[in-house]
Amino acid sequence: MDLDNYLLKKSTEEEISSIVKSLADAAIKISTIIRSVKTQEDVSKTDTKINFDGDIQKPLDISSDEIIISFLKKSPAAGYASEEQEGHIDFKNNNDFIVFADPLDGSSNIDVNVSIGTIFSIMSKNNLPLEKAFIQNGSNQKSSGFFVYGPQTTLLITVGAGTSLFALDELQGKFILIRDNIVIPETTNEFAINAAYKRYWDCATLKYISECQDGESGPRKKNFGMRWVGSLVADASRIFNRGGIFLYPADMREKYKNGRLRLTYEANPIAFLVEQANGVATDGHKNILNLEVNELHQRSPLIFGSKEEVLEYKKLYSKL
Ligand code: AHM
Ligand code: MG
Repeated sequence: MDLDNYLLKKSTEEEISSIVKSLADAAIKISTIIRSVKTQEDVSKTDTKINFDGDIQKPLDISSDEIIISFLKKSPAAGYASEEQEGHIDFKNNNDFIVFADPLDGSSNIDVNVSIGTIFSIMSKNNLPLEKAFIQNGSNQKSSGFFVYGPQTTLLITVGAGTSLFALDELQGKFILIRDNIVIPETTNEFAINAAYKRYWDCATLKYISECQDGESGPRKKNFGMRWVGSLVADASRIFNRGGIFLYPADMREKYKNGRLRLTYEANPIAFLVEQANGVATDGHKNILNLEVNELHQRSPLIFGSKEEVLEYKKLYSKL
């Protein structure tokens, strides 16, 4: 089944289907650019800039954002907000749905041919003015997903009726359904965290990871393996496929005291996909989808994946 037919079957809102199709067209274009030889010049480190929030912006971050905007302009989207721009864009129509995106997640992996991706989230404006519409909680999402530009170009998507995996058939220029109703295995023995930041972790994270590392002879009585790609989309893809737990907690660095990842266009869309696949996504205390959003670029701790492990982490966290 291709994406168009899937949306016909699963999505109750025509406008959402149309926006998703525009995002898929944008992703096909981004994927082509990433695979083109010209990209090698585009990604040269000398071209990097710093965005409004002090993050490194590479030329491909900016061109991905522009490509998404050009496709969304032709869709029924009412507004757009992304990691690459401080404020939102108003498409100046009276339509209902707004789009959040991280146009190119995993920027630090752009130069080294490691999977990167585009994350998106779609919500109703709920009759709010756009500034307010863009700070609604994640529980208002109607659809979310992410594209991965890796060995294959894939799409994990939910329209609120399960999580499904598509892969791009490059000859046809279409996304084809690979797996429907994905269920993240409840148990796992694989964790993903950037262990270089150990010295900044809180006690719960330190204890959780050290118990995993103690393996069979420790309190968990089983051996764990560690994987960390450093692109959220790639680490998440693995977890949807074979289970695992991903942790980017808040830490003691001033800039990351509320975590590093962004709530509206990274944590929320991933959390919606995770919940639709029987997993859990938390900031340690609360489910990600219940977190209050105060500003568009708000950061949040993000711990998600196999239910048993995320609940184990939460248990330690509640004792802090
Ligand atoms: P980005 O959106 O600027 O690429 O940053 C988000 C990325 C995630 O993909 C990844 O999980 C994380 O940053 C890695 O951070 P770190 O380099 O601190 O390990
Ligand atoms: Mg990102």
